[in-house]
Amino acid sequence: MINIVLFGPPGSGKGTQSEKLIEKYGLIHLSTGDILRSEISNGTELGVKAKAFIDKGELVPDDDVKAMVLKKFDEHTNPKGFIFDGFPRTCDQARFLRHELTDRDLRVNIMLTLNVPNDELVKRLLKRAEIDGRADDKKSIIERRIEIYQNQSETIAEFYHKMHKYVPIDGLGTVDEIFERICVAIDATL
Ligand code: B4P
Repeated sequence: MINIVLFGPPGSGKGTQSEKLIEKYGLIHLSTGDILRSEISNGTELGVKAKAFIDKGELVPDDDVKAMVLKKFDEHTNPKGFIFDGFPRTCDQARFLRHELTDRDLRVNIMLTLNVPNDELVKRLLKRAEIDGRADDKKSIIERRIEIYQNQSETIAEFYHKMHKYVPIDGLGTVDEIFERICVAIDATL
């Protein structure tokens, strides 16, 4: 079983690259952003609560995200592995993931961080806003999301660096070029 953590700022291409990784490696996509958006569109209690945070560009509270991830994770029997897309985003979430995987005799194989300069992130997300109209893809909210990422990223990187799992990836270029870099890094761990 191979478990990949895909990390990076908003708009770095986590969702985009996850789609290609699922196809190539047959993994299960566990995107906390996607699950939260689905909770919002279904009008669940969690969705109503999460919306208030997401619309402001803030992170959803750890306890809610952790419970949601665990539920999704345990829905699958005998998976080839998971792509954790956008999770963990805090140290508490990272410790939780390590604990739950260890309990099941599993581990994170690699943590990939997509590095993209801020001006490019803003450009990509504003472009996405024109197509998808996501409520959190407004300039001021994008800037807040990037700021939150920057506040958390060093400690998360350090967490995985200590476990020898941290691999930075240049997130600039075409989707295929970036995918190639990611595959080289993953294949080196297999
Ligand atoms: P996410 O859904 O994770 O959203 P994201 O960071 O904006 O997306 P991503 O990096 O996947 O970007 P994408 O590939 O789509 O989170 C949304 C919110 O949910 C968070 O702000 C938070 O509130 C909440 N949340 C989620 N997880 C949480 C957690 N664990 N704890 C607490 N709260 C949590 O790419 C963006 C755009 O760029 C796309 O339009 C794409 O087409 C384009 N693009 C991609 N690659 C490109 C390339 N190489 N060149 C040019 N454009 C590219």
